Amino acid sequence: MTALRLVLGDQLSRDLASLSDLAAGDVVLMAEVADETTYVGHHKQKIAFVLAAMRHFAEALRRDGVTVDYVQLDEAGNTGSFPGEIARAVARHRPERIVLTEPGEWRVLEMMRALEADLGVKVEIRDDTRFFATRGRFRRWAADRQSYRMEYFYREMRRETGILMDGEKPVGGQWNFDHDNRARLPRDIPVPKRRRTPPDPITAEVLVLVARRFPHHFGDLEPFGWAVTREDALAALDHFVADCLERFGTYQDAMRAGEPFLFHALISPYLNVGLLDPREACAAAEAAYRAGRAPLNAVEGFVRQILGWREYVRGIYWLHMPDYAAINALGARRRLPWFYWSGETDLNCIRTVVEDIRRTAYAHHIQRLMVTGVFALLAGVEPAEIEEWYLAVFIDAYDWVELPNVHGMVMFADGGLLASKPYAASGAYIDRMSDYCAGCVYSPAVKSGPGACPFNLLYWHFLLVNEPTLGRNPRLAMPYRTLARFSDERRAEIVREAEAYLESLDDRAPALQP
Ligand code: FAD
Ligand code: DLZ
Ligand code: SF4
Repeated sequence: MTALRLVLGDQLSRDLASLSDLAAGDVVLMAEVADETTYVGHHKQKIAFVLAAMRHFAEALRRDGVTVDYVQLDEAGNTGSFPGEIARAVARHRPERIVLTEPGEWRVLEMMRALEADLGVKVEIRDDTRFFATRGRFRRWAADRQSYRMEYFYREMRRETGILMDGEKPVGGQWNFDHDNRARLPRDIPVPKRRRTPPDPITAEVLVLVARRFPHHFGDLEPFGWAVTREDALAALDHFVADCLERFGTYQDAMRAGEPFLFHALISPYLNVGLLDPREACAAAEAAYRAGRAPLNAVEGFVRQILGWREYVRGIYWLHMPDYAAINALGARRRLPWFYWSGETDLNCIRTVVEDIRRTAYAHHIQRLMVTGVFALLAGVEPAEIEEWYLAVFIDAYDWVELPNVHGMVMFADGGLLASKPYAASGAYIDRMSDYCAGCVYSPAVKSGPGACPFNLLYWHFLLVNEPTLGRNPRLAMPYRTLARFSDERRAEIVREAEAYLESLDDRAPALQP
């Protein structure tokens, strides 16, 4: 036997770099390990999704004649860790070398880097080629810049890949159609019924395992309708392009109670574990545009999320880890309110989104950014606390994508490395983009006193307490000019009301781990 080829739970792609030169006699190692299922209290559907997708991928490899050594979670002797399972596999197979694709997380990369010295076997770690830009490519782009902005990176990626380009020019004469993508969703626009994949016997067995092993983890396990094979993930992409893409752009930022998915793609879990490739997702959307089946604002908006944001946040992660996670530029220290886990709150927007996530393990980007995110920002929640929540509750959450989105985009904890300003907003934004406020005990129109929306109370308080750090940010010039006109009494009232509200929040620690 020559090579032991490790495939992690988020590396389920046949064109994975570490499988490209698979030879007779090689063994592919896949291991379900307790450490990965519990390093945060993942949503039950996320654990089920990853384990079911791993088992299906192993079956598909075997059908193609590949030798797969697959260790199940409950198997006798399972050490519960990647290093432990690799050591056992080395003892079983005596490989000449171990080949793997770079893991998506710093934490796991560190583990893999230690293997060679620990096991005395040569370890080859290959670039992850499933992204448009390798880590080296992003580093070159970032090299001589004082500050990074997604938009410039995105344009360079458009030019480099030719996606949505007419020669040297962007299709439609414009790089970005974001201003067309901010409409509120009118009542009479129907939302498409979403495709679900019923669990097959392999997935059903995993659901039983997860119900038994992880009863205390957040979220409902069933109904479980996620795709767990490449074929079904491709069908989910086709369904999105055929039934949702046309309106994806216009209503990309809209929210409606009882409709968590709207026109979103629901493909991030598949992209992140490798069942779908970002290139094929962009190509499918571009083909729909070129065939006249989807408008440019929708297709450009979708491509920008994948070719722009997804690549950009990954680049920032690898450029700045491990120090990135430790910066706390706004000095935020508050414990996470308990209602992020329980959903028990009279803030209708947060209650609705937390309930959606409990049922589906999903929320779209505006729910994540402008509802659960903005509240945590305004309340001054400690970045590590809110990051653990985001990593736990979403089916698509992995450190490389969750951390920059939360630490940088939501919490501005990196001091503006990723985004040029914090997304601080009062209740007016949620009122404009959703129907949540109509069912709330608070009013977005009331700024202070009884019935005032807590987002309103906290918005001015946030600007006040962070004035030393944010006061000179040119993108916040307008609200700071308004704040400068407030009387001393008004400022004192804001501080008094906001701090009384913050003191009233229940911050008991969750007991999620089994
Ligand atoms: P759509 O809205 O249909 O977008 C299409 C695709 O674009 C997504 O599948 C995703 O791959 C990509 N995309 C869109 N926005 C982003 C972004 N900001 N960063 C990276 N990729 C993006 N995405 C994750 O995959 N994992 C996470 O852990 C995660 N955490 C987030 C936390 C916060 C606070 C915010 C604001 C965003 C986060 N996102 C994360 C990005 C985004 O919310 C999800 O990718 C998206 O909601 C997934 O649903 P969808 O497939 O329906 O996406
Ligand atoms: C998320 C996850 C879970 C829940 N379980 C496993 C597992 O049992 N085995 C495995 O190989 N991978 C799992 N994963 C995905 C890993 O956490 C992921 O590979 C690392 O976070 C690196 O990105
Ligand atoms: Fe949320 Fe405020 Fe609207 Fe209530 S009034 S739903 S708290 S934004």
